[in-house]
Amino acid sequence: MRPFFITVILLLVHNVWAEKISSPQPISPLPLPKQVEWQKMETYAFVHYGLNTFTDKEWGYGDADPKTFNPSRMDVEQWVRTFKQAGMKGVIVVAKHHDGFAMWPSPLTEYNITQSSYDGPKNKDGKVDMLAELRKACDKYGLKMGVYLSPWDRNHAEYGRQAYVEYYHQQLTDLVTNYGPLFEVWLDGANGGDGYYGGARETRKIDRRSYYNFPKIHSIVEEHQPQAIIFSDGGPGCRWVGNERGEAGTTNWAFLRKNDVYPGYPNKKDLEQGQTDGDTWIPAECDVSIRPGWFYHPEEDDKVKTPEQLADLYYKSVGRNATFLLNFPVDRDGRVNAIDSANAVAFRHIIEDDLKTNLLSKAVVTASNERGKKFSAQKLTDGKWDTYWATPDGMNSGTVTFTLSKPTRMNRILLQEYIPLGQRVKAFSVMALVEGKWQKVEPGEPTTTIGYKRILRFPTIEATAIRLTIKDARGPLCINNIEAYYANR
Ligand code: FUL
Repeated sequence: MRPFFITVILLLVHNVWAEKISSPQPISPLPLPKQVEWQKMETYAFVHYGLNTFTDKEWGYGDADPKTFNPSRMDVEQWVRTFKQAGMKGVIVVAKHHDGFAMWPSPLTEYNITQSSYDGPKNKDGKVDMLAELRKACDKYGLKMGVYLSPWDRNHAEYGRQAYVEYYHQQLTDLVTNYGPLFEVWLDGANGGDGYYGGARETRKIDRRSYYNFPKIHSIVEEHQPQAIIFSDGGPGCRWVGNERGEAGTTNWAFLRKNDVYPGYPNKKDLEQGQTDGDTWIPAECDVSIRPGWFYHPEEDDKVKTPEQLADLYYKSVGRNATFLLNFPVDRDGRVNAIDSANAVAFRHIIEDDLKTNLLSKAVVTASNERGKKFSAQKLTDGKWDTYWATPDGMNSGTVTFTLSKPTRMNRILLQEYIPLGQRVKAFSVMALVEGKWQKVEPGEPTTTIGYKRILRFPTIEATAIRLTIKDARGPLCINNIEAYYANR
């Protein structure tokens, strides 16, 4: 039998060792699991479609005749098929825009799709219902569904008074209880003032911070759709990126100070970059339209973003720690226009081609420091999202080197932090060994934050090794993935 003191020593050694290889402590703010799942979707579609499509407007006044909505060949399945081919993981549809027209048979207002000229498939109650059609198509093609419900309503007679706020809460409840699971609820910040308002035709001002009773709105969504991410300028689920160009800041923290940002918040830089000292995880979403307008206008048929422009936006959104919400203005036929759909599908092919073969997957990886075997630098190339390279406590910088078997052409580097433990990296750089000399890789933009995903584009080099140097971080490093690619275009 083993003497007692040996057992004690073994236990002590084991404890010390176990202590050494324990996972790094999370650093707040932290994402909710649903925010991590949402971020992994990366790209999803937006649909703006309604009376404006037929009246050629961006902001309907709220007085257009419902009969104006008159699609000739509306085909919701065609939208979803297109989005699927364009690699979109979900779709957020405008259920009601500022004009107040409900694209579903809302029992609370006459101003809805059942009063229009549309004579499409009927829902279980025998009524036309764009949301029911979308639910069916999303289920068929495996896309997630989300809704946009404009707080501003230029049709409603009570807008500006308490009765409208109650109406809005009921309308939201109707939406979140009748169309199955939603991945995102989009609360638009725009509020122009003037409108039809049941015939009053006047300007009504509200306090955007307090009028809608946002805490109540959040609790309605939480109660019925706990998995949904709530979008608004300041979250709480995700934030507006501060522009409608589809570009996140090169520095992009997934944090905001709690309750600091409100609809109409003037400091757009905070939205583009996040707030470094933020205490709440509120990552950025880049919303942008494939055309100049959000709604369809025939005169914009020659202004559809090209596949190359869309690919550029992918790098400036997903490649900068944000998601990419690409809007499709469905046309008067009731379809994603052929130009838009061709460009969106071609965009996806560009990205797939650009990021096809990870040149680092077989590289020899060595790191300046490792927390232990479980957190070795090999975890960077094992293809598993949940394993990561980590440095010991107190070590907030480090380098990792990938040595290749032969000179290899490349022009993209993809980096990922293990965000369930927080976002940490503040400054980094990438070097390449070219013809025996280490040189700096020049992506032409600052290399500060990484976050969920950062992709750098740079002029093609032929390297035999790549070295990432993380100069500063908010804690020990937790990096789960590094890849390199050669985009041949
Ligand atoms: C804005 C709205 O005013 C636009 O019409 C569009 O819906 C865009 C996505 O959000 O705030």
